[in-house]
Amino acid sequence: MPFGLLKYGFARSYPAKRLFPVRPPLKEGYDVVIIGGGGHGLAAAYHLAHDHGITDVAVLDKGYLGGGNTARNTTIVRANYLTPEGVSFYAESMKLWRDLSVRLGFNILYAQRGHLTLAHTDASVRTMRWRAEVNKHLDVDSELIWPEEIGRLVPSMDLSRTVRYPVLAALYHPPGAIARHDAVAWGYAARAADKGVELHPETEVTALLTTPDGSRVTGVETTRGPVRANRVLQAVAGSSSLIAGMAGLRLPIRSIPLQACVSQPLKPFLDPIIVSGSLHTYVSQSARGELVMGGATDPYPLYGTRSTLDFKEGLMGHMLELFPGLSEVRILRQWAGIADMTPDFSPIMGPTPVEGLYIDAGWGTWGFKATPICGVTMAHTLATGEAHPLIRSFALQRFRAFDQVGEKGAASVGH
Ligand code: FAD
Ligand code: PYC
Repeated sequence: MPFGLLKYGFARSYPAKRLFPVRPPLKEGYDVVIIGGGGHGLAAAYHLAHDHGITDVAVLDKGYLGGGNTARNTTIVRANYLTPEGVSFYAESMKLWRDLSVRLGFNILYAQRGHLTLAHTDASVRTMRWRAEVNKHLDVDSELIWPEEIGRLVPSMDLSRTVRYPVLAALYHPPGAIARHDAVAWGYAARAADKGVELHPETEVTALLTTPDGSRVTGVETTRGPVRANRVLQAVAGSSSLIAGMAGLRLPIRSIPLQACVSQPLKPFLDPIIVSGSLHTYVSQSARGELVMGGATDPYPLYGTRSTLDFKEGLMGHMLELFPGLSEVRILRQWAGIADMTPDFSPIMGPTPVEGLYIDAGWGTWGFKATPICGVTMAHTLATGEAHPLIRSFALQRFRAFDQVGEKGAASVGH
């Protein structure tokens, strides 16, 4: 046994430095209360403190920090979207991802791997070409490639013409990347705490407090008592309708489970991230060698996070069509998170009709990659009271104004 470990074993107190402080008592009030200690809430807290000097901030989470969808996602980071609004937004996020380990002083294991979206039909070749053109126009590196080049990038994939759905082409996005999701939450939490932000895990918000006419938020009720706040940000991913409903707001969201799984570790053989919308399948190989795999959302709205055999059977069938060589590989773990799906597959961000209440929601199956830019834009929006220019098109109001931002062709696997 290493000597250091033995010494710690006998020490009265654990001498290593904690990443973030022990949960303090809740104060009676804060300038800003953030509901949700996932990547989005923590990034917003960090940027409020770092960019705007607003440090009287409490982040409240009903569980442990980063234990929601931040811990459940498959960590795909990319900007190869379809709408100009989406591409510009995610492209800014990617700029922040590249330097995030340095900014946070915490290794988030960001690995640029390249991202391939396969096209198995003429219609999907057309969509990939469309995406490539929009991407290039906005300086995002994406191009349509053909089976010969796909085979060079992914020699292990079955590209024969005799399979049920032959691969005709792919949208190739070289900047596509993966990262370590927990590290992202821990890094933002640690740096926010350094600047004076209070972190409150195991603190569930049970009600939003408002003025008697409901027009202004005044605080939150929690499982540890009431807390006053001038401004409240909800960043609760799969619970967005529940929290917004506490202030009388109805969101155009359906909450649906999304499942994923990992295989036993294998020697590195798959560098790029592979997505097939038609086969409802995607896969990447993590730094540990595990295949991280997922598919479409479950076919029904639900707040349950149980894994199903149906999902695994369907996913494995499709995975083996692309990679028949994996037939003996074992699945190690399977899990689910709740994806809040908007009708146009774009997020809902900005101020709400309730004064002082801000929203970062509608992140469906696509919000991990947005974590850094959500931090910047939501902090700006809370600090100034005005939606950041990058998120103006994502306002809740767009559903009243019939001004949706249709990302249907780019929300990854089918929904
Ligand atoms: P979360 O990390 O869920 O944080 C919200 C927090 O709010 C939780 O910790 C929760 O405990 C807390 N909370 C909820 N209710 C309350 C309450 N009443 N009081 C206090 N706290 C509360 N996106 C991508 O970009 N790429 C991917 O590859 C990808 N893969 C995915 C795979 C799966 C299986 C799933 C489920 C999602 C995937 N996503 C992906 C989507 C992504 O995970 C989410 O959009 C993103 O993590 C949302 O981050 P968040 O911080 O908003 O939410
Ligand atoms: O947003 O790229 C994505 C994604 C892949 C799987 C789930 N979400």
